[in-house]
Order: sequence, then structure tokens, then C-alpha cells
Amino acid sequence: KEELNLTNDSNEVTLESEERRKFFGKSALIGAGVVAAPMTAAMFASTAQAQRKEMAMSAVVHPGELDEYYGFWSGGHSGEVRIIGIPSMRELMRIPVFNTDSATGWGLTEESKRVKGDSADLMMGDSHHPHMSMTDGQYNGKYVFINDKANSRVARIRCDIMKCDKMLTVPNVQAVHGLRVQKAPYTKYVVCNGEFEIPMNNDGKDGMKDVSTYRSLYNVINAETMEMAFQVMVDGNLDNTDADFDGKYFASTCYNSEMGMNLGEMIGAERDHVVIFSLAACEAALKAGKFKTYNGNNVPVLDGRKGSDLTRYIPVPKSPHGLNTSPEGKYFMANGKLSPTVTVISIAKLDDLFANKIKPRDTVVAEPELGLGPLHTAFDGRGNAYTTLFLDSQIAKWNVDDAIKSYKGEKVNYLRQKLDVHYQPGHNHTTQGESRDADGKWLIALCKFSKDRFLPTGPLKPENDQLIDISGDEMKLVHDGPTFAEPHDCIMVHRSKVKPKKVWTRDDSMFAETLAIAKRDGVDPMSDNKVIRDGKKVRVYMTSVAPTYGMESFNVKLGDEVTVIVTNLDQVEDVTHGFCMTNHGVQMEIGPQQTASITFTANKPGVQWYYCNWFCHALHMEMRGRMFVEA
Ligand code: CUK
Ligand code: CUA
Repeated sequence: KEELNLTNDSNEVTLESEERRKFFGKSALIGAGVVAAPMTAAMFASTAQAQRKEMAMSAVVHPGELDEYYGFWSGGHSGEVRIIGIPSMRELMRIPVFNTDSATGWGLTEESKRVKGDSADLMMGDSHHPHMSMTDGQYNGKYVFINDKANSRVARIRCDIMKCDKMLTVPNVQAVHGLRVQKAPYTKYVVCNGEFEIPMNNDGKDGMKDVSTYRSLYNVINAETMEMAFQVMVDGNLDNTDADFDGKYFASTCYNSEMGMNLGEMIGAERDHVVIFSLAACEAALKAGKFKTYNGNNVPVLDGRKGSDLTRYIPVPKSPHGLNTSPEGKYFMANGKLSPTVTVISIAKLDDLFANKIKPRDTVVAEPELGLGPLHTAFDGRGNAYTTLFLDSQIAKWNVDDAIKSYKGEKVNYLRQKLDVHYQPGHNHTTQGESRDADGKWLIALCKFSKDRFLPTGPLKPENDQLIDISGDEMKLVHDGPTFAEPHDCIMVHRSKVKPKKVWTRDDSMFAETLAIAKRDGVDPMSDNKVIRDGKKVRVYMTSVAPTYGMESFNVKLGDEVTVIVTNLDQVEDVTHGFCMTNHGVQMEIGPQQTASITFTANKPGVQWYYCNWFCHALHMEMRGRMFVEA
């Protein structure tokens, strides 16, 4: 291996990046051994600098090679989730969730409308926090959950097909923001914050301007059924949240304990708080029937305001933002935002806090001062934390144990390094860093501005997702990645945890209801090509095998409501077909072995061509047929 010429950047060098890094380390050592004359300080500095440079792990993934991690990226107000390969930063896939998608027909197809349920008419969303289901604090590859701040929704993505399969509009709240999963013993619950304060019973009747009736609720959702389990009323509002690794506590930041209705009022108080929720206490209250319901729905709302035994309120410096649990499970960390600090809360002390043996601030074991605008913190599993400084445009690397010593009064420097990022970072995240498997290899900084880092694209510029090597003692920036609005948050999951299917299976729940309708129509979608008339409604069943549809033409009457149901009989991986009715605003994806359906009104007389819009074959252009619309 020592003989490999690693400066030759050819495809023959296929060492895994970790091996390559070790090798660089070794060769540097060997190099040092053969230096005969003592080096001058300047020589040493420049050599060290050069070594540091070459010792960064490579983000290059050669053609045909696979990335080591799946990155699940929020698409912000694009409303989607994106899959990014790490470390290459290649965008592998987009998963439409809260948005409407032209290519796949998400939001247009019957199947996606069923998933969206009561919000099927909404075309947009604002996704922030993607988090994967866990078992014993480790990613289990089953689901990714994500919130929609814009329409107070939570959605679930099935990781075997990488499609959204459930969506829930959370009642009694406005703007679902921070979202996490229960980490242990398994993800029974998804938890999320209602951010904006509203009157309970928000019915527009008397008193809606009386702020004293406004509340924010903590929302607990059953991860498997995606139905509301219960909600917890709190004092103040709620921003970000996270869970412990014991299945006992959740924690949320509150930046508006003042219950202010404008900026000045919201930032008035010197201190806001972190709310700690006891899951056992909440479940007991639920069981004992200690709840109320509001707004005419039957979701149980528990009272977790100050003085209740469901919660505790820990004062922290004003207007905290991110809430992060360290991966060994010891600490909740609240990021200061308007305060230059991160407040470190000992999870081991929470039992005593709930037993009233100690005061809320007694749970704080460190409050390191890091720089201006701390928003979110990530971890390397080696005892270091990495905090984004929005205003300083930096990542601060600091050592948690040293910060604790310093808080106790010892003279230690907990700050390890500050790295410039470009520019204004919001979230950051490390490879597997929110799970027990934090491996300390890569850090991502999701920078809100890119300014001069890319070719100018007009007044609207991309954001900049930067990849940072954290495997050594020093953070090293290795990649700039332009992204469209607006990745808030991401997770990076080792590829061994995720097992996607290659083709659909016929018993998939995504189109089970469509198959049930076919059955009622007496149609076998795997073989029949048939038109079923049901009054003014027409259901057109057709198969597809590259490069033809099973039905060359069909007849309808002007004004009919037409549903086209396509079953793709192809079994070959990657042979996806489309269905588009020209001039009717509908198209969709039909993957191998999938059934998908879409509805439109036949509102144009005469010959209307339909065609396949997913390139499937050399004769893909010829994959089309006619709808005859009788006037
Ligand atoms: S929030 Cu966007 S930078 Cu929605 Cu997690 Cu902090
Ligand atoms: Cu089928 Cu293109």
C-alpha cells in the first residue's frame, strides 16, 4: 500500500477514504523519519500546514462508486425531502412530501391525495426537521418523519420505497416546528412543537385578542398509526425539541416565555426556558383521564403548565433556539441564539428535579460561551460538540467535559477551534450524530447565505451546504454544495442501515385502495385493459410494458370525470413509465410493478393524446395513445 501513488488521481486508486486517511498519516510519519537536518520553525509550520491539507478525508467518490451515507435533507419551503449522498454531496433523489411535484405526480395522483388526506388541497409546505425512527438509540432504517411548519403537519416517509406514506394535520396548534423521535426503547412516538401561540378554542368568537388565552402545545404522535396520541399545554411557546436515550424525557426550547405578540415583546425577558416533559407522567395523566379537549375534536390535551407534575421549566438565557441531545445520552443542550452560550442540562439530574429534590437551575452543568448566535449543536461521539454561530459565520468546536470543568471554576479552555463557514449557518449535523452510533467523520454546516461562493445567479442565490472533515483533531472544510431553498436540517445515516426495494411489490399499501376499487369494478389490473363507466365517471384501466401501453385508445364523453389507472408490468429495475394526458395538467410516475392513478375532467373535445413522460426505452417517444372525446 505504501507504494501506491496517491497523488495520481486515477480510478485505480479505490482506497476507502478512511484507509486513505490512515495511509496519509503513516506516510507523513515515514516522511518525518527521514528528515536528517533539524527543521526551522518556519519549515515545520509550512510542512505541518501541507500535511494538514493533504490529511483531510477526500469527499471525492469516483464514478461508479457509492457514497457511505444517506443524507436526508429538508427542502425547507420547497416542501420536499432530498436524499444526498455523503461525502460526494451528490443529490440522489427528491421525495416530494408537502409540495406538489410535476415529475412524479405527487399531490396530483389519487394515491398521494389519499396520503395527504384532509390537506389534499394544499399545494405547498415548509419542511424543517427530518428524523429517522430508532431502536435502542440507533437508526432502524424504517421511517423518516418531517414537519410542515406552514400547514401544521407531520409526514412520514417509508425508507423501503422512499415515498411519503402518511400525513397528519396536527389539531389545536399553528406552525409545527421542532420535531424528533423517541429514541429508546424504540420510536413509539414522534414529538413536535406547536410554535405560534393561539387561543384554545380558536373559533373567532369573543376574546381572540386576549393574549392571556393563547397557548402553545407539545404534540405527541403515534409513529406507527400516525394519529395524535396526546398534546401537552405549556407556558410560553415552543421552538426546537429532542428526546433522551432512556425513553423518559423530552425537552423543548421556548423563545417567547413573555407570550409577546411582536418582536420587541418576544425578546424582552433576560431569560426564557427549556421545558422538560416526563413521558411516564404524561402517560399516567392520560390514563387517569386528566385532560381536556378543544376545538370540537377529541385529542386529549394535558395541562403541563408551570406547577404541573408533567413538566419542569429550566430557565436559560434569552431566546434559545436549537435543542440537542448528546449521543452518549448525558446532556440536553439549549443553544443561546441571542445569548453567546449553550446551556448544558444533565439528564441524570432530571429525576431529582421531578422529585423536587433540586432546583431547575441545579440541572445545568455547563454554560460555555462560544460566540455570537449559537443555533444548533452536533456531536462527534468523542466528547466534542460543534455549534453553529449564525452571526459569526463559524462553527465552534468545544469539549463538553472541559466546559463542565470550567463551569465548576477550573481554569480550562473548552474551546478547541473555530472554523469559518460561508455564510450564516443554521443547523449543522454530524454523521449519525443524533444516535448512539455517532462516528465523528463528517460535519455538515447548512449555511443560509452563499454570497460570493458560486457563480452569481441573479438576486436569488443558492444556499451553501458545506462538508467538513471532523475525523482528526482539526475541522477541515472540504466541499461547498449549493442548494435551493432551504435545507434547515439534515441527518446522515450509514448506508448499512437503509434497505430500499428495487421494484414495488404488488401488496404495497400505497396502492391497496386502488386495487380494491379495481376489484369492485371486476378488473384485474395486471392483465385487463378496460374502460368502466360509472355515470359521468369513467375509470380507464391500462397496463404498461416498455414501450407500449396495454390500451392504444379509449372513448369518453365531453365533461366526463376520467380516472386513468396504470399498472406497470415491467419487472426490470429502473424501468419507470409515466402517464401524461396532453393539455390536461396531469402526469405521474408508475414504477416497475406499481399501480398509480390520476383523475381529470375530459373538458376538450376531439383527439387527445396521452404519452409516457419517463424515458423508458429507445421507442419511448412512440409510447402514446389517443383519448377520443365525443362532444
Ligand atoms: S430551525 Cu431552521 S435554522 Cu426550523 Cu431547526 Cu434552526
Ligand atoms: Cu414508457 Cu417512456
